[in-house]
Amino acid sequence: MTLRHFFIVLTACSGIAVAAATAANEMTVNIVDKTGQPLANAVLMIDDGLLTEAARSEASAHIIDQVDRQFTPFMTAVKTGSTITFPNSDNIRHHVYSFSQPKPFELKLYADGERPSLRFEQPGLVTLGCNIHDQMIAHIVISDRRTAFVSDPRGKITLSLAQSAASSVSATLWHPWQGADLSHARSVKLNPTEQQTLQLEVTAPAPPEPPKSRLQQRFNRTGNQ
Ligand SMILES: [Cu+2]
Repeated sequence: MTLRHFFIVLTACSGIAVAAATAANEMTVNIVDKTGQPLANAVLMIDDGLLTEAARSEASAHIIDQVDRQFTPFMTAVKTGSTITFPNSDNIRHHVYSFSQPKPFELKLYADGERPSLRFEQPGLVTLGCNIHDQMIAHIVISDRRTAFVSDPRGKITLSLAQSAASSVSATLWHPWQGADLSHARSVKLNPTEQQTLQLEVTAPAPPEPPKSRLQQRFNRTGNQ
């Protein structure tokens, strides 16, 4: 082996070592429900100190839009001090409110073109509703010294743990089907070197019953008489 060859081999080996070290930090967490189906909108909360700097969230600007009488996204995770803008992309008015303790608020009837925004200073859960459309619900998880990750439609969360993180990292996992406040969150352990599946004992709530037809309504009225 010539000296030149030796250097090429050495460089290639150190490249592999760096790639392996980086790969060990990156991990994918698959969240599934009670039946093993991928669970979207689950929130995994991890102390900032256990994450690489790039993986930590910081106070920033977010948007929760209103489209086809739904909030989008359904789940938003932010750092304390973040600002959220609430545009209305429908051509009807909405009346957005929350009774949640970290940020009770009300954005009275407003229409397309307006973009009110609010700052979220206190950690916790804020659940939004619309005073006119009962089916409109969204959640905001506000964290302080933790970063909250939201699972995508395939139930996946990708994150990067700090090199200094122990072999088993404590985290908290919450989904609104567990109960509509963070006290229902479950403690979980993450193994930094593995792809991991976490199961939550939840299933989709039954969809609301479709409204009765006019004929059924008339029949019920007659039956009640
Ligand atoms: Cu509405």
